[in-house]
Amino acid sequence: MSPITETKPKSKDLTELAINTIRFLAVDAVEKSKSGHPGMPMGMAAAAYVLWTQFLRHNPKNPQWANRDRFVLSAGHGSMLLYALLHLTGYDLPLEQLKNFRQWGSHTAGHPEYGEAPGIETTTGPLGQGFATAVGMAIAQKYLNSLFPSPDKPLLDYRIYGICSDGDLMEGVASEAASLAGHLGLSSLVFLYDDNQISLDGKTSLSFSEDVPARFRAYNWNVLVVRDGNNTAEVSQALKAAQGESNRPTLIATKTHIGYGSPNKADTSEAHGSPLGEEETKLTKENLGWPLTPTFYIPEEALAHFRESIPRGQKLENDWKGRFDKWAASQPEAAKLWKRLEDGRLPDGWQKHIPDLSTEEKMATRQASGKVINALAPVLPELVGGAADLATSNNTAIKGAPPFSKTVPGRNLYFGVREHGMGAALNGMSLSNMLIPYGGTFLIFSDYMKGSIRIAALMKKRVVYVFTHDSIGLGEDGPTHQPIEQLAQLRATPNVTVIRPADAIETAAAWQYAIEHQTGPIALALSRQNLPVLKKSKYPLAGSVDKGAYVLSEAKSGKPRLILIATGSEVSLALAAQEKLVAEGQEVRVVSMPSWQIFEAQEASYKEFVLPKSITARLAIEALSVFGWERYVGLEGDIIGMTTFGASAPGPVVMEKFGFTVENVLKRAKALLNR
Ligand SMILES: Cc1ncc(C[n+]2csc(CCOP(=O)(O)OP(=O)(O)O)c2C)c(N)n1
Repeated sequence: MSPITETKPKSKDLTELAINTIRFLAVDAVEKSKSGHPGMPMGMAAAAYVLWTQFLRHNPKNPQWANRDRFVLSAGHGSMLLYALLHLTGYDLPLEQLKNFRQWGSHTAGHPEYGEAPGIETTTGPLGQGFATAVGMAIAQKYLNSLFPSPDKPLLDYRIYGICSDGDLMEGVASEAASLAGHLGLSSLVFLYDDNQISLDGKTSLSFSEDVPARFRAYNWNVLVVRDGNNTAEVSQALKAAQGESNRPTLIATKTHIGYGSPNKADTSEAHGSPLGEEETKLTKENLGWPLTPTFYIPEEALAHFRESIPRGQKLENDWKGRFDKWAASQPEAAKLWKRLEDGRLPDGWQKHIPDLSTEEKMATRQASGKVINALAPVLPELVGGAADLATSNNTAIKGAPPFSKTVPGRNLYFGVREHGMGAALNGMSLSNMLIPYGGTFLIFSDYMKGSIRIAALMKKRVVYVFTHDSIGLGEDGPTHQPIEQLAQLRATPNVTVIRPADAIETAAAWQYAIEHQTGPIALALSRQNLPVLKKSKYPLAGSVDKGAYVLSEAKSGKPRLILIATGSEVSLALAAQEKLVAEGQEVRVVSMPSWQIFEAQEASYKEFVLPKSITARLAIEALSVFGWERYVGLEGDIIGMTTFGASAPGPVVMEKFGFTVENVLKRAKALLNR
């Protein structure tokens, strides 16, 4: 793979000076903000120094360089370590920002936030997420290299380096991701494990006693051990060995001392998450031979040494650019695709490939989704995904494409039964900024991946979730598998767009929206059961997902007295009830509302047109939690939804027992009309 980019180690004095500069920037920033985590940066400063100055191929002046090595600080609480390195190596993160650590409006948030400062590759803080996200970055790299074949060596030969902590490796999501990464042989991954045996509550021996190296070996990782994380030569040797590994991801278990240098707090959890305090800071500075003042002291020679990263990085990028240009000249078609993906553009006329499903009589929306994915796959090579061992249920597989494996970077990802790992990996793939990743599971198991969904939302990254079996209507699998509160929770998460299409036509439109939406995750809630396809001949506006909600079927006179609002499988139920009510001379409008969030983004006049304030007789129908529907039906309206868990029985029986019948809709509608 890629050559070692090691620079000559500096003299012992300069090395010590540089490492202590990192340590005390962290100590001073945490002290000044009276909040933060000094211990981890103090313990890992030396290893991070070696990584950043001798191995990491990055260009501080172009944090977007496509072939840069990625650095993921999974132990995001040690954010000051990252901010110090970014500032020192010359990223656009002035010292002023470090002095405003954790303050309102600063770019140095409590935990690293993607987009807040250049060089932050992903948002971290919830332990385990960064580690698992890095696995997705490695998957993306392999897949992208398959789109851009290069005969001599991979076009993208960057590595994904990271630091993870005890807490990271206690988290389930990291175990899922590590297992997958080992299985897939993602050799571009290199994690330094900060093995300091301390976590928040005290010694890790309170709750964590497994042999981590043995565990990772069993995951098929290359495991190296550094006995002294302050020994730069030892760290350097391990990183060099990691670079030589081409079959497995590497974990470098590095023994460190949390709060290193602090006479009274080193190796204790007291150094973990609070400022050292004035007295202990003084003692620590004295202990390591650091001047007490000024604070935020950066010795000139240390800074000059760190800033060597700039010319080195520029050269690395230029060299790669030369290689890229040669490649582009020899592969003009692939180069065109590269440019399109890099610009985040969709190919002209791609929408024409969305299948016309209006001729179908009935179809489960999960099935419609599968048809859309397969129809778009040939024109959108950036569309890549899979499922958490439910591909056949979620209809996520691209027919004819090979599975993504250790040897073949195929287009169908088999995440295994690892929803949370899948969620984080999808985030890592999305962070390539060149792919449209999607992942499928049952809607109920969105719970298992909520931590990752939230990070995607926080980062405003596009990931498409294919959540099928979206209500009690799934039937026999029973209440363990029947989602109730999941949709409300997803709707309550900022930046997540939830779409629950009513039929195959809305499903196709939902996918179109998802492909075009670049600023956050999209959750598709899809039915297991067949749903009638709502014909445009009868319902001219059918499929207007881009409005979020629309008048699917208007009252005869155009002046409704009652509005039925429904989503997904309940839309056809609302239409059936409307028909009966019309036969009885009632003026009833049916609004299909596939997406609250998209509807909320419409102009006030449009919202008033669909749901006029003057019409207070409103009935919402959705076979999920009633939670939140008050906002659309008002205090005088009514909701047919779920207030309990479901039950195990055939789908139609369950729907009937819980009141999703024409009769019940009529009864409740009439109660509203006859008030
Ligand atoms: C998912 C999650 N749970 C809990 C926390 C709160 N938390 C922050 S750091 C930490 C433990 C830190 O231990 P370790 O990871 O070993 O870091 P170190 O003490 O070495 O800095 C906890 C529980 C978190 N950030 N994320």
